[in-house]
Amino acid sequence: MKDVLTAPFMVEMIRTATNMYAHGWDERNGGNISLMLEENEVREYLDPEKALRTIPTGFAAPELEGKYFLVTGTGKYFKNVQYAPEVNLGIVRLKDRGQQADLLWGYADGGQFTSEFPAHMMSHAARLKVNPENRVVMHCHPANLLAMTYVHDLDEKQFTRTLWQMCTECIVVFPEGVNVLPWMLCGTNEIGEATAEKMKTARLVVWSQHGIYGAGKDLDETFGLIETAEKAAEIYMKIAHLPRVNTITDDQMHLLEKRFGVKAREGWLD
Ligand code: 2HA
Ligand code: ZN
Repeated sequence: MKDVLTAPFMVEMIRTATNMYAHGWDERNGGNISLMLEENEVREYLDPEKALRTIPTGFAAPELEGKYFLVTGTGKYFKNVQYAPEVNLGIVRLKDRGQQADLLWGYADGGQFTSEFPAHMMSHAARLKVNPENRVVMHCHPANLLAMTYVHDLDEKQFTRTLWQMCTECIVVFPEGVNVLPWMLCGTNEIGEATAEKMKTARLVVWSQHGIYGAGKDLDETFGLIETAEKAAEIYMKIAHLPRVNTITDDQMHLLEKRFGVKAREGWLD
């Protein structure tokens, strides 16, 4: 059996958490990541029959029964992931209709997966229905997106249109736009269900006055989605208090759609 710390998925996870911390998106224990793994890649490193312990999830997700996830730990700091991956990360396999998880590796101090596990798992289930290639759900607290939820209309169409107008690339990177949830209590099944509902129509879901969720086929794509939205929000926060003399027009957005072969969310452009 090979050392799981050398697995490409592990190396990429550690690099991503470290990079997110470096971007200032994950202060203290802020943020969490879950990466779905294939059984054959797990088997190179771990025996799936050897569970260290079993952790109840507190929800049901029958679609995810038998699925493997590499997940950040509750209360753990992204800053520390690279120094002690086996304490700050864990590999679990869901069983009993997703109501329990066998821990196969990690959470070495007796810990468990992120408090946002419901939102992660429900979002995986929702995204897999839209795109069977989806593997990642990522949550973090980027300052400018957060700031924007204090000063901008939270209507999804208006919020998205503003982001699209802030950088030419935005409509190309997230043509489906961003969905927005009002402030809700985090760590609950309720916010998990609400997030998953929003994930049916977009890979980005803003949690007002809290942060953002992203989903994608790999860690790079998901990081890049959040990075692009956060860049747009940064520009908005630089200009929001100034007179807007120029913008990207809807006609120009349509040129981008044609040039890059993307289609903006139905009805969100004039
Ligand atoms: O786990 O980000 O939303 C820390 C959080 C909760
Ligand atoms: Zn959070």
